Amino acid sequence: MLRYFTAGESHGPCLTVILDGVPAGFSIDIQKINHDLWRRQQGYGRGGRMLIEKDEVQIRSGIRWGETLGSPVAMGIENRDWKNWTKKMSLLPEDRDESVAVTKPRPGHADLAGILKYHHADIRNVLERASARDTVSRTAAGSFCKQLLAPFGIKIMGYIRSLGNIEAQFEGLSYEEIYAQADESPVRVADKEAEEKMIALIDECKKRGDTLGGIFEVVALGVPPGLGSHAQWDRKLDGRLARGLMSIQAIKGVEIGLGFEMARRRGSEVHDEIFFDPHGMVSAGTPRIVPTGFYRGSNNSGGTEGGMSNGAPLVVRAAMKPISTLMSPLHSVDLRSKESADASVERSDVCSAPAAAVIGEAVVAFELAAAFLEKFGGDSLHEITRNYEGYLEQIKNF
Ligand code: EPS
Repeated sequence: MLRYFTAGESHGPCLTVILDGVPAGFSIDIQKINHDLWRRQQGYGRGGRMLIEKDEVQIRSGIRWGETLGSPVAMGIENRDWKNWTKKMSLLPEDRDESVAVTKPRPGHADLAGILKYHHADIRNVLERASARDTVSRTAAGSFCKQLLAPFGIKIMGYIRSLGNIEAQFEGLSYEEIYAQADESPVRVADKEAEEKMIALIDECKKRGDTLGGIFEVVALGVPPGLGSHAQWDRKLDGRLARGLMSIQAIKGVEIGLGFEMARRRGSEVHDEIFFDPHGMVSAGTPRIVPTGFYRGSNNSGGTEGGMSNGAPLVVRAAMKPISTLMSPLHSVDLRSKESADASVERSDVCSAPAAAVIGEAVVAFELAAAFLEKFGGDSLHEITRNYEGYLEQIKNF
């Protein structure tokens, strides 16, 4: 079973992630993980913290000579900002200083629910862990998982569909083209006109002390049919993807394929009709790696049916709310005096939805890798490849 845990406070010494259940024999390129960490740091609208950090992973176990050993993989990422927080985030009781306590919870953040739940007097005890800084660890774990999927031709790509009320238009482009263009864009969008408007909107929000959310899409190509299962709720791939995506900081909605729009249409308008062509290598306009003669006229289901992948491109979207730290703060109440107060202001981003698209890729990569290893499970790349190829043969000759 593939699983991971993360640990680390936003302004603590480092972030840690342990990825357990990794089979042996996979080549791992640390620079590819660092590249994803770098991508996560980019995006127009990011705050001052990204100027301080240069996120780089140190792998502390589980790899020898560039290959996985089959043992747990421990990764650490240093917080460069830690040196500015050694007293405020100190482990030592003698460094306690109540005067630095954060006491005005921000609407939309974990602040209020967290202090009530954990009986803290200082919101910092909650916000440090609730911070989206933790997504560095998740990106590292997911980027590692991309390298578990790559030998099987599975590619995962995230990009922005909308920021605020500005929607990107990229009809006519293949997923690979959308991704390639988005990867060059400061707002991760494959639409120059929308990009300009998005940047202007971020500028305006910044000027007003406001923040901005957005919707990102993650597509996975080359996913074979049959990952996940219809047989039990917690094995359903769509459910697992939704949980993973929803657990990213500030995500308030997840859709698969046509998603919510499906509910507004009739059955005859949404379901992806089934065809067969013995030489069929095309699924919803995207070349397939998986050889089966069955194909679909559309991909409204977004690559999952009955909780299983169906061989079509996996298409998921997530809606990120605007970041809850506003430089023009909203109404709040001081925890100590119970008097009206402006919510506390922490250094933050104006918009980090473009970064969330990279985190979304990582989350999808983890869920797919976990489901892939369940289906083709084995202790080594050698064994998994054998299982995978046997299955491809089986569905090809069905
Ligand atoms: C983030 C690090 C944080 C924030 C942001 C994302 O750093 P700091 O709090 O020191 O500025 O920039 O986190 C939030 C917006 C949040 O609400 O937690 C990062 O590394 O992505």
